[in-house]
Amino acid sequence: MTTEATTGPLADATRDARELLARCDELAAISSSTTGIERVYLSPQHAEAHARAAEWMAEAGMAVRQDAAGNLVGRLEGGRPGLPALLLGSHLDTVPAAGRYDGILGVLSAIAVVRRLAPRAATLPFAVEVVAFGDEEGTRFGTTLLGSAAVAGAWRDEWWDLTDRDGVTLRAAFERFGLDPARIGEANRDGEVFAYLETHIEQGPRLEDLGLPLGVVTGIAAARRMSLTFHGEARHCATPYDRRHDALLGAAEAVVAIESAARSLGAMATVGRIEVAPGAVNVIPGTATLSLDLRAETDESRDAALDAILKRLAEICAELGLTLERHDTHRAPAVLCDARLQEAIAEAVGSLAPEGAAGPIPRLFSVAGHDAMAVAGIAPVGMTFVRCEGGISHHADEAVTLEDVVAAVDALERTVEVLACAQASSSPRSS
Ligand code: HGY
Ligand code: MN
Ligand code: MN
Repeated sequence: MTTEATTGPLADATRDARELLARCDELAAISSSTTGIERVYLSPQHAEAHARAAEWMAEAGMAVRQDAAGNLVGRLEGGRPGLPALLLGSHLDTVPAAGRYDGILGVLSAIAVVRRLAPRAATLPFAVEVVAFGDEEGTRFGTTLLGSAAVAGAWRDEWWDLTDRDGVTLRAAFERFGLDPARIGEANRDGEVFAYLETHIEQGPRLEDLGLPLGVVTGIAAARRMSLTFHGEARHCATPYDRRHDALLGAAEAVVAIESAARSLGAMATVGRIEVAPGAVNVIPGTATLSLDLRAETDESRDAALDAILKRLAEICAELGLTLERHDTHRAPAVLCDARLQEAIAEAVGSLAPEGAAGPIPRLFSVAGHDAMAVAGIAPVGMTFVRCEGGISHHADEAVTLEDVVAAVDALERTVEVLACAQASSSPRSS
């Protein structure tokens, strides 16, 4: 039975971690679903969660605003007003039937760290901002990282016509949310951010297998998303086999072919959704649409896997007399985390270990995507992974421990301190 410290730094850190976990639970209750957690971009739940987080940001000493893309931004000035910002953050949107820590842990850890820094903000050689991105998952409009793309000045006008499953365009969703699409450019922070740090659950089993709470992220996978529609002929189920052009049969063979091609080339491919029409029990499917999420360590290996997949799908279509229609919905290059930020995180994590007991600090590659991929377009990025139980994520069973949350918040605070020392010594005038 571990006895919990009641006074001193560990007690404070434990209190912060307990409060953070309670806030994760509070945000988990803000959902559009009655059977699980679901909070998508520009929804009433997005607004409610951001309003709650805005209160926590203000209570931590930050000036709070919503940017032109619906992200929530809190700012703590440093030694003097207007200094370049160290951005801390992650996302508050979720996938359907989500866990309560994916993204949320990073935003709340950042708020907890700023509250600790606030009393000594005047000593900081930079401003510290917390950003809660509104659309990292991309599950409403199909493309992902919309909030962070706006911050990185990488918004694309063709996105305005993207529609959600109810046919609402991104433009209409902006206007309903009270945002003006014409002002999206105001979210661009290029030139105002000198570094970005994100704390995030690992969403994999490696830290748990190593028995360690934290790891330094080395890079983030290259990704592509698309829809693949197989067109055949909807016909009576009495149609003989040799006269059929069964779109669902083609899609089914494609799902197997996609995984085996990706596996053989070291890429990660996922078919997460399938839609069939006309969807009647006694009609041969005329169309079948698959979603494809494809990732790999480099852009080249991602694209080589896609080429192999498309070649195999063309063969399937030829065999079954089908045609294939493809719509690309997302593409992100692989991102390397900044070496200096990796070292700052490793130094911070190492400093948490008891005197002389500093063990190895794992360096992990991230197959999962993160807002850091977009922010890397305007600033060096660094990420810290936090152990999660069984590596489970994108599921209600997502779990972290109090001790690991203590370590995660302490490590983020220490990383900011390491960067502040480095910044102050490299440009003494900045504070
Ligand atoms: O898709 C991902 O990897 C992230 O969870 N959005
Ligand atoms: Mn995430
Ligand atoms: Mn996620």
